[in-house]
Amino acid sequence: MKRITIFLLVCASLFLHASATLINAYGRDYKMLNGRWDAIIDLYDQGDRMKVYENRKPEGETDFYEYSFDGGLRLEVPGDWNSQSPELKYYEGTVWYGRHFDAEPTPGQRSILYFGAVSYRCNVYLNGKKIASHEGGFTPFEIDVTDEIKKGDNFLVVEVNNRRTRDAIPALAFDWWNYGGITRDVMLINVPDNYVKDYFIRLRKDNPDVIDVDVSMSRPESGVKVSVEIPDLKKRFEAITDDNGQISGEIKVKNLKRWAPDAPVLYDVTINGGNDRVTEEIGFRNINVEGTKILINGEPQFMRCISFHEEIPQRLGRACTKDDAVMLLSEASDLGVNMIRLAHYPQNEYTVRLAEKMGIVLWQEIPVWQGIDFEDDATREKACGMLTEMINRDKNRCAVGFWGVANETKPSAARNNFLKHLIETGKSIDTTRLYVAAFDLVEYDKNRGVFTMDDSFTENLDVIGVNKYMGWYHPWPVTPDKAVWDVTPDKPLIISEFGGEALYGQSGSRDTVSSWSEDYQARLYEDNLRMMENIPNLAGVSPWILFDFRSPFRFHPTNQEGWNRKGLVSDRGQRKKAWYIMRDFYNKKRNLSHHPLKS
Ligand code: GCB
Repeated sequence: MKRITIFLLVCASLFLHASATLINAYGRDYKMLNGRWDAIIDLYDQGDRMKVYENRKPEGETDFYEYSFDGGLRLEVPGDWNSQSPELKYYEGTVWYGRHFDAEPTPGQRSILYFGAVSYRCNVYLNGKKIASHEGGFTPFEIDVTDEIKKGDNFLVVEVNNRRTRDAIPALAFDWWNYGGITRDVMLINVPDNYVKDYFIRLRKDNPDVIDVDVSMSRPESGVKVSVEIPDLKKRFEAITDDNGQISGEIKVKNLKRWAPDAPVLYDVTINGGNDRVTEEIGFRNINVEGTKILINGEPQFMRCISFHEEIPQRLGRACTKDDAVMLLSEASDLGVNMIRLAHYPQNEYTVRLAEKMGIVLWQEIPVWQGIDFEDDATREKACGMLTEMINRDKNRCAVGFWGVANETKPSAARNNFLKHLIETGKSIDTTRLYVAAFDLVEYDKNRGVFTMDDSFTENLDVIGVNKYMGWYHPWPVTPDKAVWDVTPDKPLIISEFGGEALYGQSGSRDTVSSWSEDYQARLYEDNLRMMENIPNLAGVSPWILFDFRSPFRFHPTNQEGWNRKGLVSDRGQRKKAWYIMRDFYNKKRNLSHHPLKS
């Protein structure tokens, strides 16, 4: 226990130069700092030496500066830079963003500058002074700028760098586009001096009648009155903060309508703390594992899942708005899913909140993807910081059923140690979700005639994800109907990836992988779904992937052109043959689960 505490402290101090974020940024009094920002491309990293963040202008006759934010490139925030200018399509390096904004700070209130995400690392300067650094492209961070912000005009500069490095997460190479930029909303949030910093309001893991409540005020001060109200349940919980400014308690409920994929019920919840008041919709559900089944509210559920990247293929850019979330989630929903694996990193809050309203369970993960340096303590601490930021942001989203800690890792003492720390860190915040990782180590054992996997780390997880590309990266050793599985037989197993590439509109041989045809991809889907009937502990399926996505891994000049073509839907939004096979499979699964005798 002591070891965990020390580790967490190290994480916090090394990784987060900015402080932990306030919960529910979108439920606060804020001003968006989105829009067109001025930008300077700094290929050779000279901006720091030139102090571009001071935004100086020549005054005397002999003054000049070899940079200016005025009259140059302008970039939309939120947004990746790659899709905004042809020269930036492949750019990996530094871009300085700058903008003016007016502020009217209220005496006795605090001003918080909140970034939804900046990809990948950044330094933030306000009115010429460095105020924070952050690393990690998919999670929020904030800076309390009460002491720096001025009435009237302020100048905000963000130095953003997306260079891939060995110690980064993800590291040197990964199968998606390395978008750079201020990729999510930037907000200036106004809160009372002592405000509701954090809360975690959730149904107790194994109990449908108890809501556990934790609230932290921003100041470690005792004697502050805090209340949590759920008017539709006619419930109000009240307590007085302890010396840490925190309260904890439980609310007993009867006849709670639990959130479920078929009935995504959300309740208005209001948290009052001192002079602060925050409201949002929160749902309550139980998610558990019993033997090889995943139970939602006590009912076994087959997870009909799909993955997508945070990318709008038609725009060749990162998804970052409410409309983008609608586009991605409606296409997923048309497939008949009840779950989405948000690949391979925490995605924006619009997507998470809309999925929750639509009744879609989420698997959210951090980008611990192949190639992570497990030997490096600092990398481990970064991963731990990312996991903490992800869980903190979304712990009140009942749609999130799974926290994913890794994708495709190989057994080693260093790997085990690294991932164990991650799970311990996660569980120190949240024990109400299932912890999962995806593995690509399933092999066919010729002697036994079964598919098996040798990785004892699976013992540490609630649910096992298996990525297996039969018929694509792996030729079939036996026909699909003879492919018997014996993989973590005591735990629920989700096929977290399978699939193959096809160019939309290309017809070709159903038997030839290199035809890159919709016909071969369709056959591959039929074969894999047939094989899955022989996986006794199968609790869910997640094809890879909903849309074709951009990836520098993919060189083939006519079939790929920089796109991973495993999408069920093309980059232009056209559905391939395999989409219909998957839709029919999910329809059947859904109808089966509605059958009173089969679940
Ligand atoms: C995988 C990875 C995924 C890749 C996919 C592929 O196993 O988890 O990120 O994009 O394979 O297409 O090879």
